[in-house]
Amino acid sequence: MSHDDFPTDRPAVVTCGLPYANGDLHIGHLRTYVGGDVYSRALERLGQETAFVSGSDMHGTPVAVNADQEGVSPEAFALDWHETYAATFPKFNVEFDNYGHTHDETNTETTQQLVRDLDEAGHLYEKEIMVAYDPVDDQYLPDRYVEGTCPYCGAHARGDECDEGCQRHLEPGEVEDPVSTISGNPAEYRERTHKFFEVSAFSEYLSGFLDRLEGTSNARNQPREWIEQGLQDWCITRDMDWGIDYPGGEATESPREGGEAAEQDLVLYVWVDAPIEYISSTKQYSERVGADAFDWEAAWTENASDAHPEGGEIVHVIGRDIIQHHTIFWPAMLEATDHTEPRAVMASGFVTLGGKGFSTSRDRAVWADEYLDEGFHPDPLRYYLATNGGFQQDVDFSWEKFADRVNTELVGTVGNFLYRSLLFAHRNYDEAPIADATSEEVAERIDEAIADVEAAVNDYSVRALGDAVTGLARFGNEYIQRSEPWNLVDDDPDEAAQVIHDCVAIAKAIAVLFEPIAPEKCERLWEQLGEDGSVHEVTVEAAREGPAGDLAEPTELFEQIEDERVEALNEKLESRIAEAEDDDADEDADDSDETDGDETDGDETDGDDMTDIEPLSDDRISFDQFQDLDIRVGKIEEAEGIEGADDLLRLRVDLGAETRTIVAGLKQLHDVENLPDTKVIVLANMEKAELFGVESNGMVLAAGEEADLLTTYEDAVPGTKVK
Ligand code: B3M
Ligand code: ZN
Repeated sequence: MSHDDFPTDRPAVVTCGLPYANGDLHIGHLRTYVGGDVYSRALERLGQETAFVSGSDMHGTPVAVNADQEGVSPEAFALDWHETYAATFPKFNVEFDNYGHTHDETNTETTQQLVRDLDEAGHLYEKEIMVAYDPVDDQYLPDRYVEGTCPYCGAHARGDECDEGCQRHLEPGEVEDPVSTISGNPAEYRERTHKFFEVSAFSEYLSGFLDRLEGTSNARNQPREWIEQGLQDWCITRDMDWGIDYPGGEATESPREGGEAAEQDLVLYVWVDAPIEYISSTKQYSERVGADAFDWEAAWTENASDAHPEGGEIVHVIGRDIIQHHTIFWPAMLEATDHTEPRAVMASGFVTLGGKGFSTSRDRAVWADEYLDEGFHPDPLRYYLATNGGFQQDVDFSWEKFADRVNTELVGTVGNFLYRSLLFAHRNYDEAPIADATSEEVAERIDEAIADVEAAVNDYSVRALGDAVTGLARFGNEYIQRSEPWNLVDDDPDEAAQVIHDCVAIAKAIAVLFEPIAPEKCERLWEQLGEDGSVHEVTVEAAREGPAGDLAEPTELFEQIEDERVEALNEKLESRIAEAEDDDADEDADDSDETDGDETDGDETDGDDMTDIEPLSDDRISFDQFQDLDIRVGKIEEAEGIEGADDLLRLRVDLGAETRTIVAGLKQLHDVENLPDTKVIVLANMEKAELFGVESNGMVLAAGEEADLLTTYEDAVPGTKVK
């Protein structure tokens, strides 16, 4: 089954992954929220009935661990952050139709009902499992209360996810060599009774679901591989107080420490109630505006509405670290309870600083509030986050790159066109410079931009939405330049009026089509154009309508960012990054077994050390030792990605005597198509390693963070020894 193009006549729900209510928001977090907001606004501009919802994720160990550290109750802690988030998003023009939280009554009831339905449908069972336990502190250690080694890839991992390695969700009992993150004590495994959801029974359904799923390709490829490897059932309860109680109250009897039998305190795993908030939040929206305005049941339930028995169009916008939850567990829960299957998952890459992940605890970040406190308008950041690179790619933030795109594209292309044409129009014509109609050339170019926007929405590409508008503005600049209305005003006033009418028509189209990305700026432009009401209320059809009338005196819409400003901001950020590096180094040097419990914000991405030049080593090796290294010239013959691995490529490298398969972490850093025929230097007698199921037979040498590939200067042929 393929989906009809947007707009359809079904109600759409666009959701954003719920932020854990556990710490300050930085601009890395904003990428998904801006992406979701842009996407939902664009859907609405196409005329699609759309609800845009999210909420704070209040439960689970990411909140409980941080609340412990502050010495406050998780509830008070999470509510506080929830209020901060609810106030912060609108400051970036991220306007949810409803922003709830997972601990409220609606979500508690909806969650408990859905779990009861799963149970009644026979999809839940009980099982004895081993869970981590701290014998010194007499405490069970669910999820982020424990860390250790990933059993799949050997990386250091949290109790519930391999965040530094293969990104897998980990079940209780899976992490090896468990250690408590609170006390640093080695943990042991104890037997407990828990509830399981039989996800494995949905393998076939999920394969079909992934074939139908739209959105970004990463959201389909990773889970396909997990399904092939065989799905495990999913433990949906935890030994904790903080969370939504497992419904029904028939808690299991199980001996505690010391042998006395006690009622087991089971709450639902945070990943059960978190996505259900998507439904609860939509329900709250419907309750507020009335089911006539938006019917949550028709959107979320199959067969609830005669008009739309298949339910609505559900689009999830998330970070790429939570693909598994949204493409395996969640659709299985929905399918098992007759809810609507998601139509699309858009999974964004991370935002990095100097190639390295943001870190809340290290203050290696550009904070959301800080950006605004610097006096910047939210819309340029929205533009940057939405359009800098494809949605799935990681985006490196720097003030230079930000300033460069603001200055060239927003000020130089879009702002420049709007200001010069509207100022000219305003000065030369009292009212509107109205010709009978928009010229054919310009009308066609506007149609083309509208078609680009429609295609961008159907391709789930927020970047293409931005390109559609900058392309139109570029055309506008070229059109006014070649038409020279300033030379026509006296000699050919009719032609001058036509050109200006056309330019104002382009400006109006920009206001409509750019609203999803720069909503506040486009509202101001709408006023300058003398249009009635709000540009937020119109559809793309308005872009074809031509100018309305009275033009106000225009002001420049976007502000240039000066070089000195960039330098000052850079200095500040660089010294902050350097401090964070010092902290990292101090910690590495610190032998104590205190674990760092505060890196729990879920926003860390992999990354090597920063590019500071290390001192040269004093540790000399002999010539014989060097001779042990079999270093050869090689030539890459083939390069392709490896399913499930974000950074790795499988290379076939000609080494003269033979052609070897070598796995190299080059995917994010090089154009894969350009690699074949590249000469490289290979350590041929590197010990073999298996990565993501592929045996790597050698190592390609590269320099630094960007993996600058070593090569030869002249014509050494493959196989030549480097000595
Ligand atoms: N609270 C945040 C994260 O892991 C998590 C998302 C829930 S979405 C239903 O990025
Ligand atoms: Zn792993």
